[in-house]
Amino acid sequence: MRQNHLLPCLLVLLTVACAPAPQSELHIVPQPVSVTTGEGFVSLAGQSVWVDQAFGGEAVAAVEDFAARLSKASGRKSRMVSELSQAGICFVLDETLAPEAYTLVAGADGVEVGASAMRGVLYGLATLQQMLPEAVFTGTRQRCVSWSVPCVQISDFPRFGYRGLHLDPCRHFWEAREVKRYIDVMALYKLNTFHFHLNDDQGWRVEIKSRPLLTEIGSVRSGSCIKAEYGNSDGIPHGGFYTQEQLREIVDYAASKGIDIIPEIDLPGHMLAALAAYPELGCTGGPYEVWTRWGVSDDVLCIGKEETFAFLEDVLGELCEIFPSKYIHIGGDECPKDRWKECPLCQARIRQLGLKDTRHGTKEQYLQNYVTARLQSFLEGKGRSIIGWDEILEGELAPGATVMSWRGTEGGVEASARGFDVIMAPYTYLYLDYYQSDKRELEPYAIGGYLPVEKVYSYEPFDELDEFQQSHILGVQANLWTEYIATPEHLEYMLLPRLLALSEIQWCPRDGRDFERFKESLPRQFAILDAMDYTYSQDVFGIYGMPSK
Ligand code: TNX
Repeated sequence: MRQNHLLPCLLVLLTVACAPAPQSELHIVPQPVSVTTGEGFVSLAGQSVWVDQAFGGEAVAAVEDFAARLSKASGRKSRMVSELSQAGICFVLDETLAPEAYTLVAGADGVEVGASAMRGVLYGLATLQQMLPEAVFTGTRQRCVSWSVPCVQISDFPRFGYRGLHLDPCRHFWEAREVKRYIDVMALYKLNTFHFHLNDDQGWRVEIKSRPLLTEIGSVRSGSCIKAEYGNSDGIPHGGFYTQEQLREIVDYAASKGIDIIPEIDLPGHMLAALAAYPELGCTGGPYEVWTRWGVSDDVLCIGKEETFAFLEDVLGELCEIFPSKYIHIGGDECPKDRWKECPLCQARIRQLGLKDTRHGTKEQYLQNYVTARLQSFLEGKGRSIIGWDEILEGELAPGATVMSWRGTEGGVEASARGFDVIMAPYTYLYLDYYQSDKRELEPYAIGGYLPVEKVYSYEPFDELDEFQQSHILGVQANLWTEYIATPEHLEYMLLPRLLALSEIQWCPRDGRDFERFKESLPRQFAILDAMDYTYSQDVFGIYGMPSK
């Protein structure tokens, strides 16, 4: 009797709890170029899925993976079918579209994504998944949610072809699995280039078979300075490196998510870890130690010695075997010239090359240009192009190099005026190691600066540039240096949600950005990040500090 009485009440409660209205506001990040919402909704639970095999194995695998997660999360099987006519969700070839463009039409019969290549399929999928309950990202059964999406027509393509994010695994080392999580969240927001900074004064992180001491000695430091007190050390050895096999696996993993990896060997400065392993490559001959403090070291590679170039060619040669990318980044930043000024071999090289001080640079500056040019032609011989930090622009730079502008936008403004391709990564807007809150006392210790998500969002790469210069801007990148970032949670916290703001700079048309609309989409994005177990900052909503897990 009692049970009978209770049952209808329970049913009513369950019905109410189980039928949240499907969201008609989409809150997709980066906001698609064109979204036209129609009438009504279509449920995707249990819909069969078809993908054109012409997209290739990786695109097909991504769609199959989506179908498997959708099935698990919705509790109703979404089968892969071989007949287009049987499918409620389909990925069709549309050769009129650019390789990174896609269309998405959701109507009464289901969803059709159009694309001409793998990346278009991935971006259509990324958008579709953001329209669904967040459980679709993990494939965890989520009861009591609607699997309906609003009827909509989306037409979408990126503003920039280069949409980058950098990671520093040298100051603190990140295990391969964390690097993959970093790549996952890049893919979620349609980035396509991962800049992997593989050596620095504080650690060498890539296995080089012909130079085994680089990782045997150069991958471990005896401690790390505490905060910015350079005289101190915590005395805790810190190290790690990636084997070539691991790196190949990361390259394949990233490729399956539509992401190219550009490796960086930072030279001829930032080389102390290599010098600790091979002291004969320095001007003084050492001894050197893998650095336990941050900053810029006076000890750099000796350019007077031929063996330095033999070393660099061995390293870059092996790097090219691991990374198939068009570009190899050769660093070039922060290379003090003190040692070269004193070094008889470097001075002999300067004389042999006939380098002189000019209005545009010192002879030691031209010596760095010589290093850049020599490695540029070595790499071009292997079919690669170079990228360097904007210091490579000082003095002379050979055509064909791409400049990464980090010391503000000036380097990019000048390089593009001189006809070089440019990637904009100004520290003033895109250094994610800076504080994102003005309540510093509530934040984990950071290197300095103040870069809230609003400021990142406000960056406009074409400001200050004429049409010719604009045509040389390949794209935009944010950098994440890790001197003061030692845990995966902290790394993610510094990245998120500023990565989302970056993605809109990279993807949305210049007039398609609107911070208020972006901010309104964040609660939905946070729900997705929660489902995927990422740590993020909520400073933008007045909630300060890193959540403890
Ligand atoms: C400058 S950006 C550096 C890095 C530091 C970073 C800290 C660049 C090319 N060099 O070595 O980690 O500042 O924000």
